Amino acid sequence: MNIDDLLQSLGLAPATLHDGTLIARSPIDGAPLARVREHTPDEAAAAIARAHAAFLTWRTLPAPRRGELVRLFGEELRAHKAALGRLVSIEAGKIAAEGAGEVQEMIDICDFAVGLSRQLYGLTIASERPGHRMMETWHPLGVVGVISAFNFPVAVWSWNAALALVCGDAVVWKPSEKTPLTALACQALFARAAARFGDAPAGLSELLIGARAIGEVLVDDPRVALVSATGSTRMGREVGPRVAARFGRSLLELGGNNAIIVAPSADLDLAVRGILFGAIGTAGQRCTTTRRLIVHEAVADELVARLQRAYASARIGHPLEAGTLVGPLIDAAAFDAMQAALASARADGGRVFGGERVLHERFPDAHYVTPALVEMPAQTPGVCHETFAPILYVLRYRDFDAAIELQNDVPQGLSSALFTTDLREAERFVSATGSDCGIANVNIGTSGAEIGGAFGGEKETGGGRESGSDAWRAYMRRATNTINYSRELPLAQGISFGD
Ligand code: UN1
Repeated sequence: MNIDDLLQSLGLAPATLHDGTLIARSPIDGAPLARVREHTPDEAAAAIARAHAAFLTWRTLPAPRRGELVRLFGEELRAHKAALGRLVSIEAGKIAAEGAGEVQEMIDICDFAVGLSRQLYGLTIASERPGHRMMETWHPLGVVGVISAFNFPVAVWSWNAALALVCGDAVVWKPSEKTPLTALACQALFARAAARFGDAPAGLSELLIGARAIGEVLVDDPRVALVSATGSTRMGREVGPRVAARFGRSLLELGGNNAIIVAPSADLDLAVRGILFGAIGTAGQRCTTTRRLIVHEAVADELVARLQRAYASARIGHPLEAGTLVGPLIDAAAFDAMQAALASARADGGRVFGGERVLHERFPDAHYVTPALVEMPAQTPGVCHETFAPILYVLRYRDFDAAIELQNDVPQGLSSALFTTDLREAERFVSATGSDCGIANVNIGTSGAEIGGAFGGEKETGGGRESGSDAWRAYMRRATNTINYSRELPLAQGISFGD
C-alpha cells in the first residue's frame, strides 16, 4: 500500500498534505512523505481558546458519559490498528511489531480510562467537629497541553488524552515536528469517534503542528492548566520553570539512563533476552531503553560474549521487512550524537563493539547502525549522559551495594532492573534503599512498561507520572469540602472567637 492510500485509510485526505511547509520524512529511506501545513502562533492561541470553550461544556457531562467517547475512540483504534501501526513504522522507523504494539498501548489506555470514568473517587474524612462532614471531590482541571516526542508518536499523547478526557479536560497536542502524520491520523480517528458520540464540543481535541515557537504558545498560555511534556531533560528544564512562573502545573517525563544489574545467580537466558529488547529494541530510542549494564564480575565474561553473539545476529534493516529487529535512527543528528558518544567513550578507555553505519548503499539518506556494546572502565560523564541511540555501556561490579550505588549515581531516574534469583537482592532492589527510579523491575528489562502502572521517574526525569494507577489525579483539581449539618458553628482547633 502506498503512503497516500495508507493516509486515506486513516481518514486523511492526501491532497491536503502536499502544500505545507513542514516536510514529513520517513527515517526508513529519508524520503519526503508529505508537506504539512504549520500553525502560526495566532492559530495556536485560537486553538487553545476553542479548547478552553470546549472544556467549559465538557466538564458538565457526567464522567461515565465522557468515558463513552473514549470507548468509541478505542473502537476506532482497534479497527485501524494495522494501518496506524504501519504509519508509526513509516514515520518513526519502528519495526512492525513495535508499531502495532504502540497502537495496542493506546487501546489499552482507552480501556483503562473507560473503567476509570466510573472511579474518580474522593475520600470522606472524619471531621473533628460535631455535625460536620469533610470530603474530597475531584473536578475537571481545564485545558491539558501535551508535548510529545518522535519515538512514541501516538501512545504518549493517548496516555494523556484518554485520562484527560474522562477527567473532563480538553486537550491541545503539540507532537514532534518529526512525526506530524501520525498525529494528524490520530486526530482524524478521534474526529470519527466524536461524530459517533454526538455531543462532544468542538475543540475538545486540538492539534498544533509546528516547531518550538508553537510549543512555547502552549507553555505560556495561562488557559493551559497542565502541560504534560515528554522529551529531553534539556526541554524539560525550559518548560518546567516557564509553566511554574505562571503557576501552571507541569507533568514532565524526560530523559532516562536505565540500567540492568545482572547478579551472579541470574538466569542468564532471561537476562540476555531482557537486555536485548531493552538495549537494541526501537533502535535504542525509548526513554526506557537499557543504556547501562552493571554485571557481576563472576558472570561478566560469559554475559558479554553471549550479548556480542546476539548483537551480531540481530537483523538490522527496513523496519517493515519480516525478521528485522533494529530499524533506523530517526535522523542524521541522532547518528552524529551516537558517533560523538562513542568517540568520547573510546577517549575514556572504553572498548567499543559495533556502532557502525550500515546499509548506506541501499539507503543513502537514512541512518542504520549496528547497536553498540561498550565496555567501560568506569561510569564516566559520557555514561551519565542520555544519548538517544543503541549504546549499551557495560560496567562490572563485585559487591551488590556498590552495584546499587552505581545504578543510582546518574542524574536520571526513570527505569531500572535487576536479574537475580536471590530473594534478598530482589527485595533490597525494590526497597527504600534500592533503586531510586520511578520503575524498578526484577527479572524483566527496563522498557516495555504496561499501561496499568504509573509511568515516570525521579531526578532529571522530571518527577511526573502518567498512564495507570492514580496518575489521573494530575488531570483534575482537588477540593476539600466541609459541610456543617449542625445548628452550631464550632471552630477547628477548639478556637473560641468572641463567644
Ligand atoms: C517513551 O519512550 O517515551 O515502557 C515511552 C515503555 C513504553 C513507553 C516508553 N511503554 O518502554
